[in-house]
Amino acid sequence: MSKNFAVELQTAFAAHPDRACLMLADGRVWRFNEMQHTVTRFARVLVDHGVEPGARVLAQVDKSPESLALYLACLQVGGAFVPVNTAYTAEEVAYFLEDAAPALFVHRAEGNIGSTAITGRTATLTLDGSGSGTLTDAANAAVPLIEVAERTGDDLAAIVYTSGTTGASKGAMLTHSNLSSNAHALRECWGWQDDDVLLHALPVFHVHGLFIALHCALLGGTTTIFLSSFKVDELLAHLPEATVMMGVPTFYTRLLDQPGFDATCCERMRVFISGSAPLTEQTFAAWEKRTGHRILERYGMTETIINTSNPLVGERVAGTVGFALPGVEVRIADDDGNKVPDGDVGTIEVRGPNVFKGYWHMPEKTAEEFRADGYFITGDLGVMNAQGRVSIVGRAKDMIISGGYNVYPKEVEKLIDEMHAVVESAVIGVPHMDFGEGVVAIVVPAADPVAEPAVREALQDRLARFKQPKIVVNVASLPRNAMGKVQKNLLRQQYADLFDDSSVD
Ligand code: MCA
Ligand code: AMP
Repeated sequence: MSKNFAVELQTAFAAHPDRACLMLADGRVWRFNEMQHTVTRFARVLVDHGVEPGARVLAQVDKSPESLALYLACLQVGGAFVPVNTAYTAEEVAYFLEDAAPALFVHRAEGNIGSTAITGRTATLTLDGSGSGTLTDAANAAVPLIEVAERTGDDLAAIVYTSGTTGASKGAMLTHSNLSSNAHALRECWGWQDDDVLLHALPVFHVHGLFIALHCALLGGTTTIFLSSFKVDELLAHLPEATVMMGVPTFYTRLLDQPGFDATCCERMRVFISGSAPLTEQTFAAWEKRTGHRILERYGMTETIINTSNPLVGERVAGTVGFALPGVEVRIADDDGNKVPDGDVGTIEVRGPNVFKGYWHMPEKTAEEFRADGYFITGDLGVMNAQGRVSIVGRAKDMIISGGYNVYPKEVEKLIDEMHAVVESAVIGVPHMDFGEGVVAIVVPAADPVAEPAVREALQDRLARFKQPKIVVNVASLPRNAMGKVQKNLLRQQYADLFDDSSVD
């Protein structure tokens, strides 16, 4: 029997044809039969554009019902969906085009498509908009494709890029069984109900918004309030209709900043779920005080979708990420992969049906990050108590998480170091009220101090805005240890209060 995840999703859609699949901010409703109708037409267009089983579809598109239909159509035809952040510049997208070598690139009408990297192999379409060459136009004239491509559980369903410590992005290969097993585990763990209404304001180019949140709803044929982006007023307006909300910690802190936000806004709410970045104990406590709800924090990764979760029933403890999901094994290990005693700090390692197949075209990198017994080395540092509850205490990898987006310092440093005015730089994350961590560049200038606008200008067309330093600090030299390695921990301590001044954005 085919293990194509699309079969499971389409079976759920068929069970509730007239139910709202997506409710949009402008009042429009997409029912499950309408979604299915669009998906089958999109599927035909994908096949017409050379998307065979295993072929990649790279998508840099704004969030809309059609963008979801594109993902679902790609699953149906057995393609591998490759979503990329809409904030990425043409230069960044060019890398993904080159690396993923997609059969089809679907991009924004007004977007800069990084055409330098498009080769004869890659067809291009815009998702919608005016004029010909749009996927929606082609779909309107297409005969629906009913067949779902035969796939095994181990076949590729998606490649999701995540930056590496060396600066080059790695494509995490997720299979149909990764997606399916994790979606089922989450629905069980979070007690998904037939009348649940999910409030969705996350982007759909990352695992959090696309897989974690949407699969729970789609697999049960339940309704999603589908907001095109995070706008705090819109979220407040729709909160009273929702029973589940998933967000990054910035969603929660921004809602807490709204004077009108209180328990009456959450009357139907069953559970608030947070992840992608650490939720502070202060936010957890403030939220409980204001709403009566204890936020359920969970821990995931692009490579593994969700690993652990606080319980739905039972104690949700602030500052912890809960227990291994059903079917998932988690251990805290030393540098050799040996389990450390309960309560000791070590690297979090994960094994189970959720764990990805490896990095696209990077067998050596893949081998480095797996143990011989199949555990994946996450690069997160954690502790586990005797009951199996996990807390994340730090990161072995040099990574910044800003508003739920990952920023790899190396990628930013490389570009800053190319500036003539700069001798060298160190990019760090320091506490930021809104984003959790804010990106800061410490630079050693060649002569005169390097001003922020100069750095902004140098990075402008090369790096997504969210990765760019919000503050640039000039120093005479960078602190180094005896091995010559920059001591970023000292820099993080020294500049910990940099964003405290509320005049800084
Ligand atoms: C936007 N900006 C940011 C960020 N987002 N700067 C730093 N960090 C950010 N996260 C900058 C923009 O570049 C722009 O700068 C200015 O803020 C306003 O942009 P806008 O788009 O209006 O931003 P926003 O609406 O304020 O967005 C903040 C946000 C968004 C809603 C928190 O970043 C967001 O949706 N984050 C969610 C990310 C996510 O889904 N992560 C999941 C990864 P300028 O004005 O200078 O141009 S998956 C994952 O981590 C695993 C699997 C897991 O466990 O979930
Ligand atoms: P990404 O590569 O975007 O999938 O980000 C995954 C990383 O986000 C993990 O390796 C963790 O470092 C971090 N992360 C996800 N959820 C949490 C959480 N609840 N608390 C702390 N860090 C988290």
